[in-house]
Amino acid sequence: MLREINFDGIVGPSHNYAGLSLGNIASASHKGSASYPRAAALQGVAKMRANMERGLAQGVLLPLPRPNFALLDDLAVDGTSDRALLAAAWSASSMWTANAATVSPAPDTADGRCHLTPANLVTMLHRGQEWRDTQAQLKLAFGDTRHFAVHDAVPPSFGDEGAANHMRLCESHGQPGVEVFVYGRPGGRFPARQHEQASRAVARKHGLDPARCVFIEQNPAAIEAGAFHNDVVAVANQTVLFTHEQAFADRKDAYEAMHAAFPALHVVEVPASAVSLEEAIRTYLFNAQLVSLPSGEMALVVPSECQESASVWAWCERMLASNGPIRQVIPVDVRQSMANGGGPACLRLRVVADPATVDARFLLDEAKAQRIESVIAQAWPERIEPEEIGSEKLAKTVIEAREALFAVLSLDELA
Ligand code: SUG
Repeated sequence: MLREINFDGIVGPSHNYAGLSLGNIASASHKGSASYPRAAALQGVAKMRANMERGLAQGVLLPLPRPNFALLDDLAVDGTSDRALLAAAWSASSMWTANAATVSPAPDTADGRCHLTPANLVTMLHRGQEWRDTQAQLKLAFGDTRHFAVHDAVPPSFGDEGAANHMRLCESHGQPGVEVFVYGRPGGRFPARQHEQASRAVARKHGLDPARCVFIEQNPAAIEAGAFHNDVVAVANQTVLFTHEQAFADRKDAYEAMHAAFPALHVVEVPASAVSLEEAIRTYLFNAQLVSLPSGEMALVVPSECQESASVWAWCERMLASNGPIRQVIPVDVRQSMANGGGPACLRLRVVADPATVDARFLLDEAKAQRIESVIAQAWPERIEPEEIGSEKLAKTVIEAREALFAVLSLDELA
């Protein structure tokens, strides 16, 4: 049976705050802070476990090899180089698997297979190094070519950021959907990471019906305010689009285009008068997991920062008191990831598939969650100071920690 599986990225042992992402306010403001990789990774597993306990299907994607010595070589990085180049090769940014790929489930595609295109992430050096290694994992996890097709990334210079700029509307996950691609236009203060041509190329590669695709421009003001991905200001699940009023360049046109392609659309819009764009971006209200529980109710899994914001929490309480489609709001602590601009939704890639067709090593259950936690507790550095990035000692710790994880998951062939 087709169901939505959330594949969360396990936070890698080199998790650190290097301020690498221009336009990502949390990343810039935490630049140079000490990081806590062990706590970060345990927060991630706790989120996965809680979602499993709610009856949701859960998978994992694994940290990529860091430091990336090939990248350091290619850039001839030495002691005199910019620290940012060094830090790029150490980044644990693949934890944000909403940027791993764009996924079009089988009911949407011409050949009836689920199509995945790894995101090229070309806008940022530290993210542009991810896709080949990500693709290797996807090819293993979704290796059954009767059910899945894993493509190459869209070629540069068209930037593609994957599922973070993609939403799917449907009556139920297993039915044909309408896919919504949200792109930015360059020219603003911050980079527009998703190029319209990349979105259109992904739709063609996946064999989507043009009548069931919608292409929408991000609001330049949202990018300017720090919404470097659309999933910082909007999220969709089934018939519901949960969005900030200022998410799209032309809000009326955007809703009309989605309604035309998908008449059952239910827009839950948060007006700027209730929650300002700045507060929405600071708290990541929209970088939530909007999920359908087994009961049929929808729940919104939000960062705990939302509960601490008077305006955001007041809005959530009003929404729950009204008779809307979102029946629960559940705060989760992913603070280590949040400090780099990654909320609950950034940490997961949604794949609609029959779990029986996925390589079981990438699927999570309680026993495996415990094994992962004990490797993290034993092998992940407790704390990394910025000066340690580049040290041989830390490199050894990080490499060994990742190897221990792969061994526990019987994925040594990828390590
Ligand atoms: O690409 N942060 C990530 C956050 C990605 C969030 N993903 C989604 N919105 N789906 C990024 O900007 C910060 C790394 C650093 O500064 O060390 C970073 O890469």
